[in-house]
Amino acid sequence: MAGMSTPTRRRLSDAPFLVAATGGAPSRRPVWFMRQAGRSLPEYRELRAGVGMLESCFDPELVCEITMQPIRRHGVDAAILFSDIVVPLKAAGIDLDIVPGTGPVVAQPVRTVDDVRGLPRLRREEVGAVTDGVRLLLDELGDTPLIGFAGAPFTLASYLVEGGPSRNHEHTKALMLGDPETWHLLLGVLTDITIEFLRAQLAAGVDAVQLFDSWAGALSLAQYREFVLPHSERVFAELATAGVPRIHFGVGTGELLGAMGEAGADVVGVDWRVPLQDAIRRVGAGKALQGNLDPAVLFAGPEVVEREVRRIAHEADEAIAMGAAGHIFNLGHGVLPETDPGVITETVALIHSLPSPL
Ligand code: 1CP
Repeated sequence: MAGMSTPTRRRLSDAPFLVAATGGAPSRRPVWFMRQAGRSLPEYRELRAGVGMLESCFDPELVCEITMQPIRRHGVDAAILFSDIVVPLKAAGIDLDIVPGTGPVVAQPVRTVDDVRGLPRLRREEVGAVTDGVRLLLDELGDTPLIGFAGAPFTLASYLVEGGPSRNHEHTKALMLGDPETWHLLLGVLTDITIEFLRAQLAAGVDAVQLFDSWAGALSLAQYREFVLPHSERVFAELATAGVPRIHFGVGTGELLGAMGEAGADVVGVDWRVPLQDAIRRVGAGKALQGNLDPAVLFAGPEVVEREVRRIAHEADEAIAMGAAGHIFNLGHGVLPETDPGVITETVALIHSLPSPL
């Protein structure tokens, strides 16, 4: 955006989210929620009325406003850029849409070596609307850090190969196992797009990045190591010099946590299936953990929420005593659309009222 003002100077060195991610002692327990922006908020539904999901992702003012909504309402310790994992694919020229109630749908699924050879590359200027949104946010956010993100190569591949959301990922696994050469070619292209998308966000000023490998839990450890890990490893290696915390997250990844730790992130996200002490044993000392309240717990009433939050805080303290660099409170996956936003606000206040870990 031409003529945009330089962001006001932000002082983030004490931000609890960044301190916890980098092995320091935060002034309070940091918390943010995956999918904190979105359908649980009436102000989001109002703003999005009549505006397509992708259309809103390429509108810098909307990106900024939607990202800010949960910050104002809940007082969370980090903002996550409002966007979607398929945004860089769309920007590069792949014909896809985000269909309400379904998710990303790709016009021409990618299943052959010729399909892979025909995929476009991402040029930085194609995500200019996203980076303009980041710049607007840096002016608005004050001392709240901004998390940029991208989909990991495997999760992006699943949407491209299946053509849309999938329960079993059968076409994806068929390509991966049946034609490893084409598979690695595809993941190489997606890795390049992911790196370019994250570099664009970093150049615009995001304070941390999260790589979402949401569907990696569909793989065995051996499959993950052979077909996915080298590519995700390349993403983190390329961002190592950026000087910001790098977070790695997947769902149902209990068996993969060790390998996901090896991929090179500073912080590993954990879902609700694995206690944090087990998670740090698997991930390895020296990394911070993020998670892991079951999003469904927010439907169970205040007593259950309080009991579960206190249990996770206790488990986090133990994980830190066992060598975790820190803990960032979050859900084990995204906020469910029917969640009462008042419960989210109360949960944030409860987490902030607990004593900080040492
Ligand atoms: O119209 C709408 O409101 C559509 C719902 C929606 C929203 C709010 C989609 C479609 N994407 C988003 C935003 C979004 N997507 C964010 C916003 C920032 C925040 O967290 O507040 C983020 C981080 C994502 C990332 C994303 N998109 C992931 C990884 C995170 C996760 O939940 O595992 C995945 C898998 C997607 C694909 C996607 N986009 C939308 C949907 C419904 C889906 C999932 C479809 C499926 O089940 O496969």
